Amino acid sequence: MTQQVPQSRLSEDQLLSKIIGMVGKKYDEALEELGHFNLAIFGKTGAGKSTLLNAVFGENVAPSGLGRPVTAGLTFYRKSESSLGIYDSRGFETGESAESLMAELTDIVHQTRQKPLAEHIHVAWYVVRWTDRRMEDGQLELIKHLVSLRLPVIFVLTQVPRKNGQLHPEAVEFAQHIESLGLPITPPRVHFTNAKADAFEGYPVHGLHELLESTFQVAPEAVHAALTAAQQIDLERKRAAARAIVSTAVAAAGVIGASPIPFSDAVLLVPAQVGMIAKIAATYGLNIPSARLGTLAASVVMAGGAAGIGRFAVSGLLKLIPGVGTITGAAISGTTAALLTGAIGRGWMRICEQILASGGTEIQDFDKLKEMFKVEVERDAQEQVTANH
Ligand SMILES: Nc1nc2c(ncn2[C@@H]2O[C@H](COP(=O)(O)OP(=O)(O)O)[C@@H](O)[C@H]2O)c(=O)[nH]1
Ligand SMILES: [Mg+2]
Repeated sequence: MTQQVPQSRLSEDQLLSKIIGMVGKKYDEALEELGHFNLAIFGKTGAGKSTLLNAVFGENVAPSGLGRPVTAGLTFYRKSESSLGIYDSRGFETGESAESLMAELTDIVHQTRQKPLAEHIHVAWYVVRWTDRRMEDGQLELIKHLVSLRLPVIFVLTQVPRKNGQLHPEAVEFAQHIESLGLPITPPRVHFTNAKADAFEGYPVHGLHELLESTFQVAPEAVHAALTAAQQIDLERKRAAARAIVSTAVAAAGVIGASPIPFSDAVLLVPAQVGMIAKIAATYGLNIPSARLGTLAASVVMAGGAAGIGRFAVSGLLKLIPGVGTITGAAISGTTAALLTGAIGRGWMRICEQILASGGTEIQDFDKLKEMFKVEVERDAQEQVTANH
């Protein structure tokens, strides 16, 4: 069964601006669906909290002075397009301020637990610089207090030197001392990190993946997707999540194309592909404002995707598929729709990874991304066709 070709068609420009808006809207929805992972971080000034956060979640997670002070002792950071929330205990020292901080924390934990899970504090990192070499009573009390609020507390020793695969023995000794105190931390061991390489001393960055793994282990399952998007050191987790999104979209495209779409109506695939693209961008944690993502995705992807279907994507692809041959009168079958959607999804994944790896600078260069996307999609489609025939 083929459908009627609609009489009135959108001009290319109208279609593009429609898609820009659609991507932005779907991206907002995807971010909403991802929710938030909220981390509270504690430790003395200079312990390395900001450095650690930036190393795990990307630059400028907690830029000084930009947060919203929720209490005297706690500042909350969350960018509008980010799935990460940070409660930073800036300026926390032991002694009297620890008591008021504990009272403030109790209030916040109780208040946010009235709200959906995406607003709760999910995990606490307790950060101590290894050269402190001792734990004060106020610090131990604060940790116990966090646990009494049912917050999982991960203990992190920071700025720990490592040479030839060996941790500084005195840091190990300090960790053993901390572990011997029987604190209710989860997991019950101390993490060693160095969040910033020291070229002069020759100390590498280390311990961040282990810290992230432990954070996944203690965070509620329902916020794992948000944490996957927020963290910037485990690309494989992002890929796995993005692949799942592509698989779902491919299956949906197969259904859309089950009654063959007239070739000129391949535009019908646009909404499903836009949804896929928006979700992938959210999952990678690109942290781009939605209006900007709309322009980016529309210009990079849709120029070669379903909207520009007559240009390279389908005309190029159909030629590759034996038995389809000519374009006139050809219909997009479920198989072709699925093939196209898969190629677009995987091509867009590459673009997202490129943007992440470049620290966002690639966003300026649409033409380069466009070309890269085109090459990726064609290569992917060719591979699929070869695999199927
Ligand atoms: N080499 C090295 N320096 C660090 C590390 N963490 C923090 N620093 C340095 O220690 C200082 C204080 O770090 P910062 O993250 O601002 O501490 P905060 O007050 O706890 O947020 C800065 O000069 C950082 O560059 C680390 O893991 N390795
Ligand atoms: Mg700081």
